[in-house]
Amino acid sequence: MYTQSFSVPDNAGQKNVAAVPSTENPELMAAFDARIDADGRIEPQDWMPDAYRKTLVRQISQHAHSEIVGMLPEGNWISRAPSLKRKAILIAKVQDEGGHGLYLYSAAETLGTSRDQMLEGLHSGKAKYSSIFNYPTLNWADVGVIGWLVDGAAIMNQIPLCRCSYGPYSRAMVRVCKEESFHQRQGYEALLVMMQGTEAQRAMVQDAVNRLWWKCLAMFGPPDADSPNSAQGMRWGIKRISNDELRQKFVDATVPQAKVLGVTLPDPDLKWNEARQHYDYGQIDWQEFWNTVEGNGPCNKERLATRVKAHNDGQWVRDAALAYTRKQQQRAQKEAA
Ligand code: FAQ
Repeated sequence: MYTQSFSVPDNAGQKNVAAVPSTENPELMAAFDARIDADGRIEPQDWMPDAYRKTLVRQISQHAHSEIVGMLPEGNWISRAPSLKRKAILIAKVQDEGGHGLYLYSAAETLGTSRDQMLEGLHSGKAKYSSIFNYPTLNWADVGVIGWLVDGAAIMNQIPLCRCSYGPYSRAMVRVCKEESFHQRQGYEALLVMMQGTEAQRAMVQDAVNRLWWKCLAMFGPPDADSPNSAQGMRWGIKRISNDELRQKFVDATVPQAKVLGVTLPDPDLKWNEARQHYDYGQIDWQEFWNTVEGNGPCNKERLATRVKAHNDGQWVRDAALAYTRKQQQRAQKEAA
């Protein structure tokens, strides 16, 4: 599959972006910039400018929220999976996404932000999570399309993050990408089986692709010209490849997969451009994207309400775990006295 052959060049992006003026200690800043320029890693105990720390907390926590909220659209189908095999696969996949969220919250915690602060951001609607998870999963083929296209887009975006300048984030991404790659293949395989089935099954796959294709293209974020965080993220080696470049790579990789599958991608402007050696594609509806990001997509309110309820319902588990830890500590102190 495409992700295995997707190599990210050293210092990709960084050299073209000038250092941003900073009010931080010039000596520390120069040492930090030199390490970034040498493609070194920044670790939690290292000095880092405040803005770098803030950007990482924003991106990593939003990424973690996306994994956790991303469990909901597919989780909706666990009880209705068409066979025991598909149910077992789906349970394992949804569980993996939960695990990704937990690694990512842990990576963000190394920057000095607590899990409670991050969850407060999500539950109050202040923090973002991926736009794609605010759309409903209306038929079983949506589950396959999430694997094929949503995980596919996620991997395309996350492979460069395995080379991110912040050590804990880059290391978390290596494992996440391996698992997402497996998810992508299981989605594709599920769709291949449906496409070899009945006319109704093929129509279901096409319907799911029609509804989700454009939303997947928007996952990569706004066009480079409208992406306020990109220049700084590239300079710091957090982002290695721009939103538009990744989107193009995704389109180029997906078109041949759609052909093998036998589905049509719903874009009349999608065609090979010999001069560019890439596929041209049509206009993404950015107004709809921003509307969804701002909380007004079809499922935003439902998704947040589900997460808040799950968190509140789990309060007794957190209380019990803390009470147990306190009891263990008291026992240890008594034994030591
Ligand atoms: N949705 O200046 P940029 C997955 C926001 S994981 C919502 O370009 P940046 C696994 C952006 O935050 C999918 N908001 O921002 C899975 C910023 O707002 P802010 C998630 C979006 O950070 C699969 C503003 O727009 N992956 O799918 C979106 O440089 C299947 C301006 O944008 C990650 O989070 C969007 N699509 O680039 C789970 C990867 N795009 O924060 C279950 C890590 C942009 O200033 C089932 N994140 N915004 O208020 C990234 O690579 C980057 O953060 C980008 C955005 C590329 C998402």
